[in-house]
Amino acid sequence: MADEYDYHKMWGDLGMDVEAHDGLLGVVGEMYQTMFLTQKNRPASTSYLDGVAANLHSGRIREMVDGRSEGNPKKIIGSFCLYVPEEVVTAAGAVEVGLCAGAEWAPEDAERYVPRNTCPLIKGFMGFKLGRVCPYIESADLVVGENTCDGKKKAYEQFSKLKPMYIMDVPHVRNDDTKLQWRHQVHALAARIEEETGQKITEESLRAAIKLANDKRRALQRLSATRAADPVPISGLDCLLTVQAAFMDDSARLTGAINQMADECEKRAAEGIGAAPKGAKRILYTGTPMAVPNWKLFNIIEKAGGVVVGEECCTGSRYYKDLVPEDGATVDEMLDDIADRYLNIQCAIFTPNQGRRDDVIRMARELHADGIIDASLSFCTIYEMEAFDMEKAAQEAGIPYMHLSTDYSAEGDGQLTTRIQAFLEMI
Ligand code: BJ8
Repeated sequence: MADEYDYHKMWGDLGMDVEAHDGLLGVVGEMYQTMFLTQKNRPASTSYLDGVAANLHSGRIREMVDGRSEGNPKKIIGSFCLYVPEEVVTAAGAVEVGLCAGAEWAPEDAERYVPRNTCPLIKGFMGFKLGRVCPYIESADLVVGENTCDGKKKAYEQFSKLKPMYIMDVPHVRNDDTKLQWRHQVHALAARIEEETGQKITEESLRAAIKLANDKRRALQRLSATRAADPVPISGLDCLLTVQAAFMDDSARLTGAINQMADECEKRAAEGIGAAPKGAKRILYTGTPMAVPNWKLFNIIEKAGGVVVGEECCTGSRYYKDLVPEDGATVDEMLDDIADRYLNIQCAIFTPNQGRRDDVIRMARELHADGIIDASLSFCTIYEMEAFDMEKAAQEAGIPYMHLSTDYSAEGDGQLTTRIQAFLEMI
């Protein structure tokens, strides 16, 4: 433990199962050790990420909970999806944290609420709540869900029995009508968060919140651009964790750290210093999001000698590729700008969703990928469905492609490793 602070008391006060949570921290700590700390030639600035990982359930929670008792942030708002705009939450004096689970926990308990054959991300967050092992879930004052895939939509009916929830209705097609509907949803969220915090969103607070999120996205864009170099200056694992951190860490502090990573990676790229050897097989990842501690696929790819150079997913480019205009004059105009920016997120719930395929091919070219790995969490029908056209798009672009379906268990890891090794040899 980093200091004398009694985190066990804090977790207990949050209503957590402290003993089970100790077990979880032990497992995740070991994973971090074997996956991240064994990497060779990491940029020195990634030490910030080690601190984020070490403090994820301790220092960061303490910071938010202590802050809340002093009114800054006024409330902690949990979310499960990229569609819940952090700018709105920040502008009303709250902090938004991601609650998606990247590991299986208490599956038998979860199956009392959702079917056995449910996507592991959904089953994971149900299990984390029922097992009381996630301090982000336990400290959240309100959870904002969204009607996206069928699994989440119905799981929220169950989750709302366990936590106070507010649900946003995300359109599944893009046209003039749904653009207005979605703008209305974002305005309604603003009113709901204002009610929660008792703080009005002002032009000043919303403009500042837009800039805060944009600065983080600009830093991530800088870091991403350095990955076009060969040798690539930073691993996919470290970049994945950087975006995962964006859903949990303090925004301004993280932005500073990402800019330092970008500075170092730009320098490394110019000097030909890599986290992987020059000529390592370069993979573009696309597919379902990867929540902490779901690092296994990137770990397998990179331990097999490949390197992930980009991620077209919600824990990747979709989070940072688009900014919100910073010149909105009124709160209403800025909320509309936010809504329009978020409606452009290329989630597979949308039909048609050609923009995602265009993004994948564009990124594969810009980042000089040798191959595309498209992975879906098991039972995620919408991403499985999109894999057919994604393969076709990759074929037409002349880029080798592989589709995988995976879950959080380690059972299929041997087979997964064999398939990835064969793909890396083939490309
Ligand atoms: S905007 S990708 S974060 S919905 S993997 S739970 S889709 S069955 S996570 Fe997502 Fe928002 Fe879309 Fe992004 Fe359902 Fe599929 Fe599970 Fe998923």
